[in-house]
Amino acid sequence: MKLFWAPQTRSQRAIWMLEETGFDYEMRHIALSSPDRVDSTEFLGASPMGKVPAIVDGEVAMSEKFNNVESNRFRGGWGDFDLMIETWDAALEGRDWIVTDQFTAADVMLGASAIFLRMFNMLPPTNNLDACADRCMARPA
Ligand SMILES: N[C@@H](CCC(=O)N[C@@H](CS)C(=O)NCC(=O)O)C(=O)O
Repeated sequence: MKLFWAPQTRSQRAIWMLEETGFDYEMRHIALSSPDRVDSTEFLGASPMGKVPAIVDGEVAMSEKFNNVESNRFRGGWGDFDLMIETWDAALEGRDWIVTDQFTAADVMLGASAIFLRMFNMLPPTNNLDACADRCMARPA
């Protein structure tokens, strides 16, 4: 499996997920802001807009789906920011992980957001997301 990625982008979630699963993968760096950037046919086949992250696994090529859930929540007006934070806080009340008592892919998505929000001081420290970020950071992957 090949992961097309760039540092300091949403690629982090894909890398985290791949590390959690233990799948073998090769990393292909995309120099997003290089003036000399020429994207390979393989990369563009997975991500026609030249966005990262993207994955090619044999016949399967994939972009977009990694982050759609949360980015749509931010951009699409399903609720405002405070409502989103409150909703996540409530959803994590009394539990370690968002879906079951086991860590799942959903926690990669939610945890990455929690870590990001905390990095930019956008997360109230009492919010359950804060503890979620700690649990995620404590994972080996
Ligand atoms: N909808 C895509 C968006 C991906 C995206 O916008 N990636 C950014 C990095 S975070 C990117 O590749 N930007 C480079 C560019 O726009 O040229 C997804 O959720 O995966």
